[in-house]
Amino acid sequence: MTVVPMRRPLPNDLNAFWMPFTANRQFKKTPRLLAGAKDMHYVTDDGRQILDATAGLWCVNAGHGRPKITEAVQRQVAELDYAPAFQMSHPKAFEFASRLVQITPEGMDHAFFTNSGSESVETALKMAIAYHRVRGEGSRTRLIGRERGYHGVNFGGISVGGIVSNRKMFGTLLGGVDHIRHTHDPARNAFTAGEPEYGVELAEDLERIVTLHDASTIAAVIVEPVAGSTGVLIPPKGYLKRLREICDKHGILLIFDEVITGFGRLGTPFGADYFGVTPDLMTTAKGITNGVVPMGAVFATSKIHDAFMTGPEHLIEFFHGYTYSAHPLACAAGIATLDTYAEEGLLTRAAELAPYWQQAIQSLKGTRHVIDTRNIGLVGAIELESMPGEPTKRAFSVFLECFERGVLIRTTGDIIALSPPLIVSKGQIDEIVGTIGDVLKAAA
Ligand code: PXG
Repeated sequence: MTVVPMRRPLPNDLNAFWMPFTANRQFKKTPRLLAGAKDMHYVTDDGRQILDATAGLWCVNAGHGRPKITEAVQRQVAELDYAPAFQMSHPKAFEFASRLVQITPEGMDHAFFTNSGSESVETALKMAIAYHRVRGEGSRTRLIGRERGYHGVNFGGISVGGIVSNRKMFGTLLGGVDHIRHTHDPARNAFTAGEPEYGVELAEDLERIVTLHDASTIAAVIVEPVAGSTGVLIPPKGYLKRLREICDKHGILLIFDEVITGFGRLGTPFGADYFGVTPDLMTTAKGITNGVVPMGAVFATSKIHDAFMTGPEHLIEFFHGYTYSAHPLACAAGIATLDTYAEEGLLTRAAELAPYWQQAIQSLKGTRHVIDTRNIGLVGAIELESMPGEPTKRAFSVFLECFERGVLIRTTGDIIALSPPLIVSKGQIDEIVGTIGDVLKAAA
């Protein structure tokens, strides 16, 4: 027998890990490493406290290191580490789904579990196409997204998504996809607090697409109620209601991608509640487990779910699922997360804080480099004027400097996006906005 010598990695070698959505070479020259987290703060590997103004990546809605969630996961891993997800299950999967549909909008009574937002999106798109087929309208296969939409990184998601850099490197993507126009209109809406006044007519762009392709070829439209990743684009007043009406008129399903807006971010359990518009399918992830264990879920109305429940009972109704769908650790984390949200009123806390948050975000109007400020619920955006010929550079340098000063923010292009955990205090809001203001005043 030959003994294969083990190649030992060098201690602290940063080379092997090819990091996602990261400037790898820049990062590895000056790494930013987080070693711990509690409530509103991260702790860096060199022991500095960093105020988390991004809830991790929009996911740690109840704050970090919440004991109930930690203990639930610890208990679960000791009790049942894994159960097969197909033709088998475990009790907490049913308990969690039942608990979730108590807080979803009326009629969204079924949960299909995934492991991420990207998987939720793929699942919902497939459900939409298959739904039309099982009810005899198999010609409805087109999927309609929106410019500047973000729906994760898998092929379906980038196809309906509308962020150029996420699409251009990856070939021809999914066929049969079209896009309606985005709603960002700073010329008319800059420095609006809350929902913009202008732009409801942009929903009519869906009529244009329907005229082009014919409704009989269209399965679904997918939009984020508030576009997050692309820089916090808040829908104009009445826009989502109008989209719903046009979908209903033409028999097109409406999918809300609530990966960011779900679980209290806007001050209501879901964005659908905030805007008073119920979709047919709703994709979620992130806050579903407070970011502690990867998980996502697609919520479906009974109309959609029941359409699949036909044919011989011994046959699989929907040929889709993941090895880790409804993973026991994720379900345990999720149930404890819902308990924490309920005990602390976190699914509506953003509504209480929104006026204070709004005033803080809007106070940055007039600060150097700022060309727009936007806010809704506990989401805020500060758009900066780009450096001539060097887009993204200014915002990224602000990100680095804020991190040096102990505040974690997120940037996309030249937009600062803020989404603190829903437990944030008014004093911490002042600290976040104060630090950004100071950094901007000194920024190149
Ligand atoms: N849909 C939406 C609306 C999202 O915001 C996804 C799908 C994909 O989720 P996963 O779990 O596959 O990453 C997202 C993810 C940012 C940022 O800073 C946003 C996301 C992820 C990472 C960073 O804007 N959103």
